[in-house]
Amino acid sequence: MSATEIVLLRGDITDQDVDAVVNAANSALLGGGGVDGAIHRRGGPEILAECRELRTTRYPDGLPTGQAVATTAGRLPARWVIHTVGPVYAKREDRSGLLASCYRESLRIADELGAATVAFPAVSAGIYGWPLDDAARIAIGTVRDTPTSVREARFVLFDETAYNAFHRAH
Ligand code: AR6
Repeated sequence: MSATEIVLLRGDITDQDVDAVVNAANSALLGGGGVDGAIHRRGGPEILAECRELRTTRYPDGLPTGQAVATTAGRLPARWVIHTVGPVYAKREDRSGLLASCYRESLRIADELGAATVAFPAVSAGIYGWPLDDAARIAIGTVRDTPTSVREARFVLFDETAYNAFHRAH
């Protein structure tokens, strides 16, 4: 096992030429807005077809929050998409363990695939409402502390606010 380099980048995750991109999906695995919408739009219908197959075979009730599963990446530059389901932010309940699990499980799947470079979005920090600084701290801390063969973990932040939050947490 080698040390994982953490790279921060401002950009669009669908542009990334990496082995695997992580999708901030939902349990249904059938698409949505944000990163999920962008990945399915740009990656094409193959990804959705594989997601549907996963729903009928392994996950009839949906992919549970905090878990991850891979499909191929259709027309994206990446080879695989690792779909993970972040927790919806809740003020009165600490769900940070589930958010950390998204990163741990995504790295575990990446290791199974043999992916050396993996691009992550800020899971749960968009539609799911997680405060950016806290989301960034959990994301960076978990990737830093998880044993993995992934050589580069690239956080791809969509805007300057997200980039700055990850920069502070790094
Ligand atoms: N590249 C990189 N980052 C992006 C991109 C992109 N193309 N698009 C948005 N972001 P979100 P969530 C940023 O909402 O909070 C979907 O409907 C965005 O600014 O994609 O986990 C799913 O189906 C934010 O910082 O994911 C679920 O229902 C971060 O990526 C739900 O949204 C994550 O925002 C998941 O919500």
